Amino acid sequence: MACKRGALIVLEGVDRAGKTTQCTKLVESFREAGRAAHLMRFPDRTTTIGKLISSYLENKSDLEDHTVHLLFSANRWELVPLMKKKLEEGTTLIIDRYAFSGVAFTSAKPDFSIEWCKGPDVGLPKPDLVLYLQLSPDAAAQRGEFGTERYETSSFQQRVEGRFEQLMDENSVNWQVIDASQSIDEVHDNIKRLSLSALTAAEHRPIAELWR
Ligand code: ADP
Ligand code: FDM
Repeated sequence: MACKRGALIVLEGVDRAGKTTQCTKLVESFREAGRAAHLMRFPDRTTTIGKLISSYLENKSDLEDHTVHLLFSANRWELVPLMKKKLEEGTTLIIDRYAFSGVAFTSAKPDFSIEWCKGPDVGLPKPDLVLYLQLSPDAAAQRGEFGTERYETSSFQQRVEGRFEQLMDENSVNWQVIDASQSIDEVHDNIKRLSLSALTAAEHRPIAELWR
């Protein structure tokens, strides 16, 4: 590779763990350090597929469970050309949720295995670092009520958390667990340090493929 590529950094975690807050701060601090960075989030509700997903999440439409799982995955694949272009240009991508949310949420539904859920996302660009913001349900509750979207109930979120824990047992992915109960600045300092070191490690390595 002639020029140094950017790193692919994903933030995952339970509802209200601080993913959106931290993604925004991380992009800012990369830019302040003179490194190009771009924020993305999944689902990306702006595309045609994303609009179908958004309507489903807002309970404005119903979709069969396998179908919506495949749409979430298609919503990632449609952004892959852009992701690769940016990474190859040297821009670091900071992503709010990725395939891990895809697997954790669908496999929290009855009769879905983790193996089946991973299938459509096999081969996506593999993150160089996945930061899991860990927060207890009690601490999350202190940050506000659940919203009104699909999946925003404590019993479903608890099953999702269990699935994330199963996914984190795999060592083919570079998971780092962050204590998200710390202050916003403390969490930021931790993830900034890990992200800058992931960038240094990734710069001369080709982009790998997830779960392959
Ligand atoms: P997520 O994207 O994981 O759902 P957000 O970043 O939207 O979480 O944060 C949820 C709420 O919690 C927001 O009101 C945010 O200001 C607040 N928050 C985020 N991080 C912290 C923190 N470390 N301590 C206290 N409150 C936080
Ligand atoms: N979600 C997110 C899924 O079910 N599958 C996926 O692949 C992804 C990326 O969609 F409930 C769920 C997780 C969450 C909702 O909410 C998206 P936010 O507030 O836009 O992150």
